[in-house]
Amino acid sequence: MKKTLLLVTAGLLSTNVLASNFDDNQEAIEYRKDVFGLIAYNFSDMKAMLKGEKDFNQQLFEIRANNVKALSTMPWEGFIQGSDKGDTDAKADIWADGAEFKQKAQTFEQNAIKLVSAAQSGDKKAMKKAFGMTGKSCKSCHDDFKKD
Ligand code: ASC
Repeated sequence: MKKTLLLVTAGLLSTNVLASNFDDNQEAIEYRKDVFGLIAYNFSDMKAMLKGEKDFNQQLFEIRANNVKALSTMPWEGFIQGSDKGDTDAKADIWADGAEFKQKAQTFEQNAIKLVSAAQSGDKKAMKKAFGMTGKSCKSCHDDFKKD
């Protein structure tokens, strides 16, 4: 648990350190959209396996879960100040309610870690549960901070 918190904290700190990496809003927006696109791809593929829309493959499922975990810490650096302006669905509330946004980002990161553990356990029921929790944390943030 301590290790998890440390990793999450490190992730959020690097977000601040790297915040000035981008030249402009649009570069930051494209960067975070690319990360979210990869998360969506990996997540949807797990969903298809869990729903029986494609054959379940344990090795592939673990790869997908690990990918989501690795990607889960990456989008946040793209939310630079002022980047609600541009080709984005991000609401300005992200910057007005920064603590809430960070909290939701952390919850997602923690759920992604649990999803990897569940995947490695080989227990389908545990995978479904962890997958559901992770999806919930995606949706919870979208509900508050993404324009529909
Ligand atoms: C996905 C995807 C999302 C989440 C969300 C979960 O596959 O692209 O944004 O799951 O719909 O509720």
